[in-house]
Amino acid sequence: MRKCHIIPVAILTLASVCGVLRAEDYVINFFDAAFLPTSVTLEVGDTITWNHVAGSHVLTSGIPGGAPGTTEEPGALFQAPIDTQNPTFTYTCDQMGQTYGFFDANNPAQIGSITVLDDTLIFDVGVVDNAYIPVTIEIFEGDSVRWVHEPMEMLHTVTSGIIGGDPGTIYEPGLLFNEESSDTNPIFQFTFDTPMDLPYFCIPHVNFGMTGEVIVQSRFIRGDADRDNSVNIGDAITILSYLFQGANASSCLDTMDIDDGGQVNIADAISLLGYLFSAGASPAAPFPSEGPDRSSDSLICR
Ligand SMILES: [Cu+2]
Repeated sequence: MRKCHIIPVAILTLASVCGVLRAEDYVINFFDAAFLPTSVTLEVGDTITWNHVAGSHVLTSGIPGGAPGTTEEPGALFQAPIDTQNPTFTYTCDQMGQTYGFFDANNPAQIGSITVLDDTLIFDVGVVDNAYIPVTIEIFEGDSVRWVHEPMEMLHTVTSGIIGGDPGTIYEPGLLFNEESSDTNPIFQFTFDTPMDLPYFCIPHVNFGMTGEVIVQSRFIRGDADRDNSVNIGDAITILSYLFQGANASSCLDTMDIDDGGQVNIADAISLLGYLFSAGASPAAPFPSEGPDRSSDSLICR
């Protein structure tokens, strides 16, 4: 979907402001007896628009005869006529790593698919020699951590929280997970879907200092310094206010690090203004869609 923020400043060219706010759009054209392309691969937040060229169609998600209660069930996600009265239908994909089918209910031999790329990762932590290695791991929401037990190592646990942590919070021992790490249960994997700083420990050995921490960072759009999900002049002002007026630091300094140089400085504000108003280079990834920043620097996004 195209979002456009009108900014009441004469020098701004609206065309350039509108252009930066949207993820990618893909178009599939319906012809008389076929649609093209039949398969599309895209990223989360991208949209697909089916567009009428000829014929009368009923665009239907799923596959013909797909199992009820799944995304393959015909019409489970969307169903829309595509004809002269209803020339377009647009859908935004928001589930990473999924493949969705779609077809024309008026011509069920015509099937297609949408594949949404997954940019999450799995990180390993060794349960080795009475320690978690590395002790602290920084990941992004959606990523997973796999605790791998060293063969012949004694029995440990991977227990979320801290001893005496407040009940009902992530600090409560075992609230999120409490798994044995041993030769009989050598791998434990957990996917983190929300930003948090999660301490964890080994029940038998916490008193010997066997603790660890998972820092789950927030996915973000670079340039979105005020975290309103769009990139515009307000973000440049936010960066300048942070640098020169002592405004509160953002909980996600990465959003302000436009060139991904590992620090926030005046060059970032200039770079963002250049992109917005004089066809300068785009902010570094993740942009224009939300995502993780895999480059290693000291900035943390919460
Ligand atoms: Cu242990």
